[in-house]
Amino acid sequence: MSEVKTYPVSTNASQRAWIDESKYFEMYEKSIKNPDAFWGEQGKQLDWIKPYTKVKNASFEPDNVSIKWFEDGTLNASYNCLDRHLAERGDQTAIIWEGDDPGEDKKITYRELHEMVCRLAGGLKSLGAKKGDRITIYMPMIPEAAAAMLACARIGAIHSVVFGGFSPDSLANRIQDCDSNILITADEGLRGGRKVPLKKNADAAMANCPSIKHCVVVKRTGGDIGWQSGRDVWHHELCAQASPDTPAAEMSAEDPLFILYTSGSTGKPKGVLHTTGGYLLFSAMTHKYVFDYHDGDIYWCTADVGWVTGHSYIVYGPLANGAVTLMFEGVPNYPDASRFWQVCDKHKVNIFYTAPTAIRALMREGEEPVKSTDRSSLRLLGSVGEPINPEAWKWYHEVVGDERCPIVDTWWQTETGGILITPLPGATPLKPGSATRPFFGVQPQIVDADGKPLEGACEGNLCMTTSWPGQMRTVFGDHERFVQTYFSTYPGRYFTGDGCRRDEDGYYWITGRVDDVINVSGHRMGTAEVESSLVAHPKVSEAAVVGYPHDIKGQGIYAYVTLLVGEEPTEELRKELVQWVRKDIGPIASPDLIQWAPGLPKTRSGKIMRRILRKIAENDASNLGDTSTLADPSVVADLVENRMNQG
Ligand code: 6R9
Repeated sequence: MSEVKTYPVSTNASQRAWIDESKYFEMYEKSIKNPDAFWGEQGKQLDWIKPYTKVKNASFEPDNVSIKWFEDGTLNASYNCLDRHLAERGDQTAIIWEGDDPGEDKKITYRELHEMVCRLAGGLKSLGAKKGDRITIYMPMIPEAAAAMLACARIGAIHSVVFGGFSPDSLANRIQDCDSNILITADEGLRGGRKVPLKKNADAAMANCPSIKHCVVVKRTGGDIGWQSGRDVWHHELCAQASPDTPAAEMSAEDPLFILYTSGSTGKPKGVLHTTGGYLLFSAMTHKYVFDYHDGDIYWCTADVGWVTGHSYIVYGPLANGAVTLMFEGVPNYPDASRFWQVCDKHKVNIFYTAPTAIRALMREGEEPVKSTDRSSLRLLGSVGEPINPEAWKWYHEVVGDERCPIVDTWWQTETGGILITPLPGATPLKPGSATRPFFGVQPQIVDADGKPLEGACEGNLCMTTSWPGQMRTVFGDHERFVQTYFSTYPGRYFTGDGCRRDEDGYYWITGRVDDVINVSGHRMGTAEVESSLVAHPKVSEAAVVGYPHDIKGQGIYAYVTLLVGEEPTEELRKELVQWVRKDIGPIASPDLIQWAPGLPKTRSGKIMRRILRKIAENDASNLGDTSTLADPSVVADLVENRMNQG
């Protein structure tokens, strides 16, 4: 390792911060030594209907994995995000919405958002929705998406947001898995000047989803759409008839709040289930301390609400804190590569949170699109979704932040509900590329392949030894899969699936996934999902998919495909297969490179040796390691010789 430059905490940051360095260590120690006292105190940040008397009740033992927080308390998440703010900040902006078209924006106050949510909640009830129902949300980045989530929370229905970039089949699978009875969507979305046919996709999905009784449609573009009367209802008509004051249901802290599907190393995406009390507290508290949010700050997270980052850090965390949260419909390079910074200037954004893939893409456009803007409102920058390489970190710091803004590199997962490893801007000296230290109550452990805990400076697999309030509770409908996936590899601990290094200062450096999950532009993809899509093509016999380093996306998708005997490996077929996967799963799953493989490297027992395929894809064929267990070594020579050039 070359010498790492450390960036000390700036005086500005530490003076205004909720937490300075000594307070961090003091609070961290308390949170670990006495979690009940620590979280019992923190839990008071929320408004409870019936206060809790129990705080933490969690076991990671494989024969009894059970996670409960504040289990005897009751509350409502939508009440905490809206009603409780009305007296003090009813007329304050809750959401600043910036449209895809730079000419379109609006501000929605807490009072207005409250009414939007109450009306939709009432409308959903009039359609028969009740506590515990699953409602799927397939929406563009418009305020109605956030309102739909909160409306579900208000009546105790469990929302499942499906990213608007997913295909009809992916949407249908997710609806079927949780057996949703209502789908909320829009006629069309708008991204980078192009229309996204959401209702059309929803219609195709619903053709295979008899469980859906109603489809609520927001009019976004006014484009032509299909309509099934009796099933489909306009959002504006439904809301117009409903009460502006629908009461918030009393929910137990452990009642489910939402399901969010995410990719794993095997099988179909799993429904990560989060519950009400612990999740809301953890997202609110991390939002406040990690972004050092103070009243009046303008905060912008560029994620989509279809991902967990959008759930925790556009909707629940900020709104529970009474913050101003900016929601952006568009993309970073439309109309041009200055868009992010123009939006920062226009709305005087103070805190900006984005993904390394966006930084790298903008970095390629040079400094001019950034430097032509002012950005003097910016105070803090954040990063999430994948490891940020030190070059991108430095560019973000120097060019975007004018060396003035600390960067919080936040490590977390859909499963963790909120940020687990991160700097706090007033407390943590920064090292580019390191997520630095654990948040309060978080106890990381790095283990070797046998599960032996490693001490001091070390590298291995990242686990957590104890629960935190935002942790997922189960896989919807499949608790056994939850236990298997997260608690069986290293019994007694939660295994993250990430590799990690700890340096001599106790800083954590995430090295990336150690399982068969790849991270493409900050989006998680299971290699198994792409493989099963490829083998479903009538000309494909076998497929193996791995990640390879990609300049912009972080990782690209590299597919080795074996065709059925007699099929010709043509350029046309290659394109067809890319389109096939794109249509089947969604654009984010399109393979970047497809290599024709006459055979795949397998062990004698028939297991594909992915380690070898990864090395070839990484262009590191001189380093294939032990190949003595291969059934047919000549297969590898062919693959090495015909490796695709990186496009
Ligand atoms: C929030 C989110 C989770 C996976 C995670 C890890 C990677 C996220 C990171 C990071 C290095 C960071 N990841 N943040 N790696 N540094 N700051 O992204 O959730 O979509 O579930 O992805 O993303 O590999 O395991 P999710």
